[in-house]
Amino acid sequence: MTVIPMENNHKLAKYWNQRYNLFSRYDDGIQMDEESWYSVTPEKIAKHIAKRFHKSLGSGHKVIVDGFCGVGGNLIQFALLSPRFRVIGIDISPEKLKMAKNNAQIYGVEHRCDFILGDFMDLVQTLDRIDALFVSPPWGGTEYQALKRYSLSHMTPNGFDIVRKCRKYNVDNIAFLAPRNVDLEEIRHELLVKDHPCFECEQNMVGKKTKTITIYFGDLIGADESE
Ligand code: MGP
Ligand code: SAH
Repeated sequence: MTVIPMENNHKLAKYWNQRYNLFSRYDDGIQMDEESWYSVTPEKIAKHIAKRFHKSLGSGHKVIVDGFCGVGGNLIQFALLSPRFRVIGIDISPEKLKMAKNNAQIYGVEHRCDFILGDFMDLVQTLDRIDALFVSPPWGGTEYQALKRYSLSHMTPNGFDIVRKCRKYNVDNIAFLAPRNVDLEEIRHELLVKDHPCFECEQNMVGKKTKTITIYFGDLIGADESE
């Protein structure tokens, strides 16, 4: 695991200052690597998304997949929300999965999580029986901020390919975490088709600042947890 002396790390200092927004239990032994510092979903946003899943999917046992789970920012909040949620976290990095397990343990939810090491684009075809999918792929570092409009095709894997491949294997209930400057018009053009005539996008704010935009597809559309 990469140990970063955070006190002297100028690049990551602003994330370090927000550490309790990322994980309120940071001091209990949360582990993150460099990429995770700028990629973890702030806890408040992750909790909100999890509540929306709960509201959309209803009661009963549900299987949720976090396709790019990283060190567990979203995975943990899904697992915390309901003892009836089984959460499968997929990531291509063994180091991140190890950290995600550690972090899930800190929040006391590791027994409700399974972890799969692999490429989401290969594993998606095994997911046809799940209830809902959350994806937060890498956006290509923090450089996304310089773009006027961010295309989902800038991501690796390509964000359009992710959604199209999911639909091909009948995974339709998807929430996609995108940058705040994402090109929604392009998404409308590329992803709205006869069987999928709409999507919902939601600005996620921490304080007065928009951090991310979550795009909901399928049955996840329209469940405002604040109602
Ligand atoms: P940020 O780039 O740190 O913007 O990302 P911020 O904090 O508004 O920076 P500022 O310079 O404008 O002050 C904001 C949030 O987006 C992060 O906390 C992460 O939750 C999410 N995020 C950022 N990146 C680069 C990624 C990424 O590559 N993948 C994913 N899934 N989320 C990311
Ligand atoms: N939502 C997470 C952060 C995700 S960052 C959190 O809050 O903690 C994006 C993650 O995608 C990284 O951990 C990276 O290792 C993983 N990743 C990149 N390409 C992947 C692929 N093809 N399949 C699965 N995971 C991938």
